Amino acid sequence: MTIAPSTPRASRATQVDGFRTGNEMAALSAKQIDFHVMGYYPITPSTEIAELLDEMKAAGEHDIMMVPADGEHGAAGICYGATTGGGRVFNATSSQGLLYSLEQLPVQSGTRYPMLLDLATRAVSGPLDIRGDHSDVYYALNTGWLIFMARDPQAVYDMNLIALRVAERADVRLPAIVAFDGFFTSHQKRRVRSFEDDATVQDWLGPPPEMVTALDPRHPVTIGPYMNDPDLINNKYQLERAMDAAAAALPGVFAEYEALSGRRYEPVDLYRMDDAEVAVFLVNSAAETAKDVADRLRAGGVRAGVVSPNVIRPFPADAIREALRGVRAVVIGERSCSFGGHGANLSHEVKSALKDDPDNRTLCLSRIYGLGGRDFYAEDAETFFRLAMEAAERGVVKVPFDYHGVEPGDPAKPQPRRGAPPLTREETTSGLLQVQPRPDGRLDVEAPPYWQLAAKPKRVLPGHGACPGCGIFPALDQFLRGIEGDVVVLYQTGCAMVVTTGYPYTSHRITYVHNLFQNGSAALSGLVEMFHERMRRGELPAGEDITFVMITGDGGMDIGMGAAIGAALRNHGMIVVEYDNQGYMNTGSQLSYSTPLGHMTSTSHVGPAELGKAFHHKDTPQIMAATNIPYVFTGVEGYPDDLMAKAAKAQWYAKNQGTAYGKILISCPLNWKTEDRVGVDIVQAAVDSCFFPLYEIERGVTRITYDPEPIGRRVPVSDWLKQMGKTKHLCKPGNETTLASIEAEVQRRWQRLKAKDENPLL
Ligand SMILES: Cc1ncc(C[n+]2csc(CCOP(=O)(O)OP(=O)(O)O)c2C)c(N)n1
Ligand code: SF4
Ligand SMILES: [Mg+2]
Repeated sequence: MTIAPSTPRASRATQVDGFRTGNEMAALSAKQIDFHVMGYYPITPSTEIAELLDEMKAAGEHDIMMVPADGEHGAAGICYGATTGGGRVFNATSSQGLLYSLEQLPVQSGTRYPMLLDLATRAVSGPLDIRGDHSDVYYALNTGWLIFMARDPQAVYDMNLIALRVAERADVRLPAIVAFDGFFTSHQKRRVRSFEDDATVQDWLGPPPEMVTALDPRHPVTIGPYMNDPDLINNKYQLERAMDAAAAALPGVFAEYEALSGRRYEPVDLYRMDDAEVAVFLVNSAAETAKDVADRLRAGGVRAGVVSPNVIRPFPADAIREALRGVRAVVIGERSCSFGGHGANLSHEVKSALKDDPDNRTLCLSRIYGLGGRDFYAEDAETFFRLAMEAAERGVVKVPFDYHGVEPGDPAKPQPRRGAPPLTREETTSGLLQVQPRPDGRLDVEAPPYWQLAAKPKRVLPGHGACPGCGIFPALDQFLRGIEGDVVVLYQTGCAMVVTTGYPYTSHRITYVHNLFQNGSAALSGLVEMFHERMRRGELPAGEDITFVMITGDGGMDIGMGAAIGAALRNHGMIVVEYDNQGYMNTGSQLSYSTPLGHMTSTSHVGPAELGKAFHHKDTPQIMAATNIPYVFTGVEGYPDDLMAKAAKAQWYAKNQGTAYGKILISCPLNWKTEDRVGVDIVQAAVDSCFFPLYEIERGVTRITYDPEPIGRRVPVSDWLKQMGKTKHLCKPGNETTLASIEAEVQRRWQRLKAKDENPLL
């Protein structure tokens, strides 16, 4: 275990016992450290850290400025910028989030600004898998960041304090990652201890170090100038020396921390290694499993031990070399792969550490295990030990590198059954929808009443995993009914994607592609171009006619805004449809930029010190309209004829003139905190209050397609807000200012829209 028996000492600070998860310990340590700024973006399984910190902030328990970014690239940029201002900075992420920030990380280390990033590790896409392995943290190995590994919730807390202390040393000044196993450590509660007073933590860390700061205009500095040779290699050399300094400082910092807390850590956690003949090398939680197995084997006379680093950058080569000196064979198990590299990175680093000892004869076996969160049980650890024992006995390694835990398919097993046969073009072409260009260049749509299209088969089958009352699929179904013929869809990550596909099943009766939700528009524009190019070359059947539709959530239009604008500016022939449920629902209802002011989400809590989201909702249709694409629209499920006609226009424009974009407001009972049945009424109130006006912008000309005012249906926004659990507080006494601010912003946007509707030049 990482926690040595706690021998009480007078000098030790008072601690309290608890039963907490890794994420809870990460949030607690961040609160106690009292970072100045946290830049963050939600991603499972680390999101909870920001959620918990936001909850504490709403309760007035800390004062960290928490900045919700537009994506992890933005979050890392916010953090970098904040560090150049001289205060303490925190971030937390996982998987794609780390990869999406990756290019910012060497800038952080190359300019030597310390900060702390907690990484709840998770498999890297694709295919998408939210469970824990180490494939994300391996991407950080070459970024110049210190990397601490935390094997359990207690270690998450302790390593956060230790890592920051090392990172901020004058001879180190490097950013640090603390990585712990997604779900296994991030979500499992364990008995833990923490300092009773935040002051204990802050005193131990001392004030933030004096840094070159961008916030002293009287002493101007140039941070990050362009650098050529030989300065760049010198810069990297200095970074390498900083890693050495961190390595030299670690034992002392660990000792100081032990004096404060009673918990002892070493750069490498060694379990029964004193006289071990066979060993396994494992990182984080799997090592704990292996320790029990080592005990069992020892009871049977096998001298087995476990080596597990607490720090992998700097890599503790000396300690590992020393630990394996007398070991006859070691199995190095890794939850990540360096494909084609005959072993993942740490295998090679262990081997290279041993190579530097001319007397070392340890046989090394490298095994990849546990990818995508595949469990690592005692039997797996035992297999590793047995491999080591076999190699030690024979004196030779039969299979130096392999995967462990791969299951070959069973050809005898029946193929998964298709839910329904693929749709034919005939089935999806009603012939009832006619679109004609008018002399002014806009379109006329001749469409039957919506019910007449009811016979058209659904492109998404029922039986998917959406919550009861979810508005996504009724709205998408209405929209897709307005589109004739063959459709290829690309879904960005989000509820609609997650609930309709899960290997080997799919709810889609048409061709479906998934891509990362920051890049779907780019991917679909590539597919559109390939379609046209292959048609031009005669490689696809003559007359092939496909409509390309991207489905995204509102969150996808935050992180994926750049890609969507890129596709729009290039004006690719495709439709981007955003279903807006006002938050990142699939990851647990965090705020998106489309979440309106004051709405409660899991990252915009309501409490004495916080009143929901702090800024107004994004006007995505207007942003997209500013790219001058031919068609922009809004729609809701309650107006099927309107939505269907807009779909028909979007299809025509996508085929003939370029990009069409539409935003559909859909209900989300789970996170709006409403009953399943009332979604359509709530969306209607959003429309009638003019929060979500129904309109279109066709070749630059705005037309409101439903105006509640002349028919006496306009309602105040409070009529809409009082219907949802997430907004009820806004209608209570004391919150009038926020409510008035929402009303004023809604009115301002509505009036501008009306002016545009009245004047085609606007
Ligand atoms: C780079 C990256 N960051 C974060 C995530 C985690 N993530 C996946 S879907 C999602 C929320 C999607 O929100 P939205 O687009 O509104 O769709 P919804 O879930 O509401 O349907 C988030 C935060 C991710 N997959 N990749
Ligand atoms: S969380 Fe909301 S958007 Fe997602 S499936 Fe459930 S109801 Fe639909
Ligand atoms: Mg959403």
